[in-house]
Amino acid sequence: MNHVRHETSAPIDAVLIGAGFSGLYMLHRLRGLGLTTRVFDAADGVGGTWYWNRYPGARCDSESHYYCYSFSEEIRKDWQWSCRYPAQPEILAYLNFVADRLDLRRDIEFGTRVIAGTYDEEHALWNVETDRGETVRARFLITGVGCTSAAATSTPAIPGIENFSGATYHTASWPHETVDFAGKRVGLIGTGSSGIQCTPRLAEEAAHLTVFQRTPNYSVPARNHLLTDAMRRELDDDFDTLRRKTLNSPIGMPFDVPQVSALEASPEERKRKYDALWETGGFRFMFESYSDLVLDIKANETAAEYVRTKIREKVSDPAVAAILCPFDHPIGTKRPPIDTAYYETFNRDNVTLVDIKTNPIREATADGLTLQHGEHHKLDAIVFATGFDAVTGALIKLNLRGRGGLPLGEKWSAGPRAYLGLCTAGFPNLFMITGPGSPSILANFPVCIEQHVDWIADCISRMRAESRVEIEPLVEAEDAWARMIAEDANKTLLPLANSWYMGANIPGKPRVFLAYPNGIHAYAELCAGVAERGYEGFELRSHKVLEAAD
Ligand code: NA7
Repeated sequence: MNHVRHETSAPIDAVLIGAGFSGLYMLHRLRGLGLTTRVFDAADGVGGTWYWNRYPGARCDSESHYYCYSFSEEIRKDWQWSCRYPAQPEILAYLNFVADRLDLRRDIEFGTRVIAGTYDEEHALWNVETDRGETVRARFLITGVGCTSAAATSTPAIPGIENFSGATYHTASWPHETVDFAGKRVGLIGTGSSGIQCTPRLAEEAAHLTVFQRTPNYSVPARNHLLTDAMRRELDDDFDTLRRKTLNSPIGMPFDVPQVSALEASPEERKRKYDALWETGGFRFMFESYSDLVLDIKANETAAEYVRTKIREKVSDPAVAAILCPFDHPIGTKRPPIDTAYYETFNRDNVTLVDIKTNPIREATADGLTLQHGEHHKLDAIVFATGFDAVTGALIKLNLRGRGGLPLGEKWSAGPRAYLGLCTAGFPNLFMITGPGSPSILANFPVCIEQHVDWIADCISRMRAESRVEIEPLVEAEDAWARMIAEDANKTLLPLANSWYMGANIPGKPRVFLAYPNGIHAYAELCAGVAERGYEGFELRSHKVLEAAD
């Protein structure tokens, strides 16, 4: 922790936390409104999640032509994606390009972590403390801290892990310098999207890779490929049509939203469709096939069994294939991973799969991991791909205190409450981009982020035009929002899995569905309606006098 300055400056308009996809666009919009804004980010550069997640194989699971900003035609036209699913360095380069193009860096303070924020009710100001010893006072506090940014733990609670003499890594805070696994025996714990992406790369680099799997996952081939000039031209020519499709899609991707139930199709028709989409690759398998895959368990099972069949075809040892076949949750109820040669990697001689569901890790020793049944795996390095305290973790870590000094973590002790997923009662003038109860984790992040940021910017602009100094949701409005989320999520299969969508990966975290489940398209309409009706569900106040703070 740095303690460089201890000072409290004159109030500014806004403090913005995070310089990833959310923070960069929010800063641009706030500047457009003429607001003075200071942005803080703990990292030494822009990128947010894409700054930290530098593990081998880190890659976007959404296609490049819609996993990007749409607000600037100039930026869109001046940036060329190399391939269908860009790797982490290319996305980071894109965000740096955007930051340069919009001259954003001059308002961003890197290497500076926000450690607390307290709402001063008397003056309607946030007092935001940084780890450089500064307290900044601002009318608005806006978070762009990402949904998968706070690691669940830096190291899972494996007894004796402190005795392990080899190196340990977490996918979410990978070193900047190249990690050389050549000649090493590497253990990988975690088979979510991150573990599935890095498995083939680690297997290529290491002398031996041992994958410790607790829960098998359904993964669909990504089918990444380079984009040719002709492909890029076609995407550019179709931009308006694709954008319309994106905005009409629940997941914010320009997909053909399926209208037909999997159960209406004959087994032959289903196989034809699944075969075709398996060849196309990526999220389209789940989201362009049938309308009821996450609504009806029988429909779901048709897709789940198709993937299991593919795993059995790809993996030559039937015993290994059996361990890799998911069984305890419906397909799509955890965040769907997509892969490049994941299952095939288990056919390599230097790769071992260990089922730690039936035979859990008992302890770590100086030279490896010992399982419950006594089996010992000698390792030189362990990679943890063990996930995140998703959506709420990074927000609670900010140590925000609202009215009466109430800590956000305490307010959310039974689960998050946030009207529209953006604002929470008792914390006036706090806006959370991609907050809990927004659709972001179920949809394409840049599309959600642009929608959230535009809504917040319009709200602030209107507040200023009407000389309002405070906005705060009504408790009834956020309670109704939470009820609606729970009820609508319960109409789907999503709550059946022990997923991070449910907070189920974190011991003690309330089991609450963390997203608006009806799609970004429906959500955007709801948010627009709320604004049109004069910010229905919010209280807007004019009576506070900012000058009193000076
Ligand atoms: P995920 O999807 O949360 O995956 C974490 C994996 O780690 C998952 O397989 C977990 O098994 C496993 N895990 C977690 N803790 C342990 C312990 N203690 N022991 C063994 N295995 C464990 O995180 P990712 O980083 O892969 O992906 C997160 C998102 O980031 C991703 O969806 C993208 O949006 C980007 P479990 O299933 O809990 O049994």
